[in-house]
Amino acid sequence: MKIEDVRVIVTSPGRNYVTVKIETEDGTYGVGDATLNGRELAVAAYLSEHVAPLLIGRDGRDIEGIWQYLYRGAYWRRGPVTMAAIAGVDMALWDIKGKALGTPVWDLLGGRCRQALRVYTHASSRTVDGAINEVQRALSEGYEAVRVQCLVPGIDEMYGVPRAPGTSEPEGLPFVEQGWSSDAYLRFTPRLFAGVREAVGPEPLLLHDAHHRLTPAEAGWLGHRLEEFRLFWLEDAVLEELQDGYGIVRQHTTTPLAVGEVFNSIYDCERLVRKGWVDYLRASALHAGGISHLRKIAAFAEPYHVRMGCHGAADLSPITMAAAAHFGIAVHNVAIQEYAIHSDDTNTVFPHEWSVQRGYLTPGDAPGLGVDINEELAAGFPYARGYLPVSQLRDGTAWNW
Ligand code: GCO
Ligand code: MG
Repeated sequence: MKIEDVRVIVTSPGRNYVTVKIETEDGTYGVGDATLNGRELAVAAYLSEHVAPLLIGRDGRDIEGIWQYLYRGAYWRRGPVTMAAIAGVDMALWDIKGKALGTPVWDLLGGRCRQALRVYTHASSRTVDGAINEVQRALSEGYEAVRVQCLVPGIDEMYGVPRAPGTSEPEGLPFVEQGWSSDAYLRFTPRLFAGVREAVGPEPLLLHDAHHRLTPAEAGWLGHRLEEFRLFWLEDAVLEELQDGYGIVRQHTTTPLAVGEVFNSIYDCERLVRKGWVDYLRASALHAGGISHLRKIAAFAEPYHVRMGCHGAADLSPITMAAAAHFGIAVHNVAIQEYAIHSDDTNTVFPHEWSVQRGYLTPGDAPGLGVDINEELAAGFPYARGYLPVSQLRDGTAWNW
């Protein structure tokens, strides 16, 4: 199955997505997601300028060989741009293999470990009462797991709390969130979870994303105070750059810790897993080099009782959600999947077989990944430059968003 054509499609049905479409000489094609939010064109250029020419004429069946060739052959290994580009190719090749063999990717990965994968949805509000309402709404829709984010009194804008319902982070010029205060956040967050737990009782699974804002000592303090509310996880408590920070957090709390949506390689996970410093890895098929590499991360984590809870924000396209669905029912140590709803336009540009019902994700039975890109519709949504917000302390010091 010689690869005959590799194309990169950039479209913006509400937000930007980079898609790789690979076609083999017999006309079979596959699609992969290579979106890197805020730096999309860097990956698009990496793919079209540097990767596509290398793939023409290769046998598209050789998923692992091509992965190794792109990873090792670049010499400048790892990094978000390289690994998102490799991921796009990898997903497209799994899609092709499934179509060629007439079977879904979950079947190629070894078959099912579960019938459907539990997802967590988002509840966000500018007030505690509003957050409680949002959690109750999610529970009434059948979700069993809800991530709760709430605006901290005294801070005007912050991660995870959109200004208008249904919007994600603001786009356009970098949007500056002024006045971050870890102190105000630390005082408020236990009160938030006390209120939510009191309203919904002990059973619903509650999650929270600290989005890299805290120091290890602060995160240890927070995790300890949240223990009585039994979170499913506390995510990105501290920056990942200094991984020993997680060792410090771990010594101070038994609240389960999740990390890794920004990871792009097994080497980012290795120390955290081996030391027992984290409970869940958030690496995704998109930013961690495709289904092929994510499998290795999961396999490495399994004997350490570390489970996967993959990143699934709306800036990962429905193609990555398809990969997550196939991966998530085929791999034993997948615990949960993040599910952020895509815009209607996004869902029409990327028709897909996967679905979420009553809080559970299924990949469907279509051969391959069961997802496509409607190129004609995609062309109607041209690229629109967008940036992630940045965060600042009150005095203008740059902070972590
Ligand atoms: C999450 C994430 C996202 C990221 C976003 C960046 O847990 O879903 O933190 O909201 O901020 O994907 O592009
Ligand atoms: Mg996160």
